[in-house]
Amino acid sequence: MSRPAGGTVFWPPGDDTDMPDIVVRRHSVHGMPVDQYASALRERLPDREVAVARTPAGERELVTDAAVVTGSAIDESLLGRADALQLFASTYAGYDHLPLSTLAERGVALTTASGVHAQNVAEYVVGAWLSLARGFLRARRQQRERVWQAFQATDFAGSRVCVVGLGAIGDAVVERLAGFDVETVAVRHSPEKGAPTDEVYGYDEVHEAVADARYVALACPLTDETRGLVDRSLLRTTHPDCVLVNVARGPVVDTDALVDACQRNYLGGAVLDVTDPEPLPSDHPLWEFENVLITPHNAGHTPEYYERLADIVADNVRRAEETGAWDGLENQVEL
Ligand code: 7N6
Repeated sequence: MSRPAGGTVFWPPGDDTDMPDIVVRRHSVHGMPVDQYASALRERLPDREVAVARTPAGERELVTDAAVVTGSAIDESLLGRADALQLFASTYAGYDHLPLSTLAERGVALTTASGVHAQNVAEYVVGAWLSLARGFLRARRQQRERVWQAFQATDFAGSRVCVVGLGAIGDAVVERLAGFDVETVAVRHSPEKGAPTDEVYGYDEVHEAVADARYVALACPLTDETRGLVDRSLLRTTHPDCVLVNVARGPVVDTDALVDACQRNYLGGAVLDVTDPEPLPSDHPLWEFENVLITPHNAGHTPEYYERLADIVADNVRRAEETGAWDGLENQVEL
């Protein structure tokens, strides 16, 4: 069944069906039980039936009548059964893994978790830059070896700092830079929109943006425009002391080019929450560099994740009830 996008809200209050209005898929986020998410939704939407689908069979049955399904992903086969579906509320900020054309064909609205982890990912980015500026990785190695040997560090203040991607995370990073006395540069899809930074560039000018930057963070979505953005050529433009932080998606960086840059001392260091491939195989050369710090795609974790996400999803459900349409929602992706 296909419906026009932004179809009318089909669940009148007092709906007497036993089937749930909102189905929470059995996908925990960052290891947090989905029951916590379901409870947060129930608190905010007491007049809605929220069910947790615990098994694949349970999901197949429950989605047949649900207006809203929420989880980290949904595939074509589940979508094919979700005849009443109006909204898929993704529990991730990134949506490059979702079947966007099928959602569009079926008239299902898509929202993301953008903003839920902006604050903590921004703290991760600033912490990563400062850790490398002050030589914390070297200090850790020396401590393990019980070596007291003074070394030189660098100042973060006074440097040029580049944020690639100005979504919720990029914005939050820029906000946090206010007290650091740095020069700020942003790269964004639509530079004509301006930016809260000293300079702003489009992706076609990324070399200009990173050329003199000592600190760069990737916080952009993975799109045709950003896949492989950090390639061999860009890694020759970056300053040899540049510290690169990736909190976007692994394939924004060409991994072989990154390894090569580390081997040849073209880069001051890298802090990677995401890699390509992911997880990074245990024999991968990236593990070996002292100036590369890798975290297992968990920069986004915050104990507040489900509370913040439930705020967005519940507000959107209320908005759709009021307007009678599943459009104009917070974090809605244009399909
Ligand atoms: C999965 C994290 C996001 O897009 O990168 C995160 O919200 C997903 C473990």
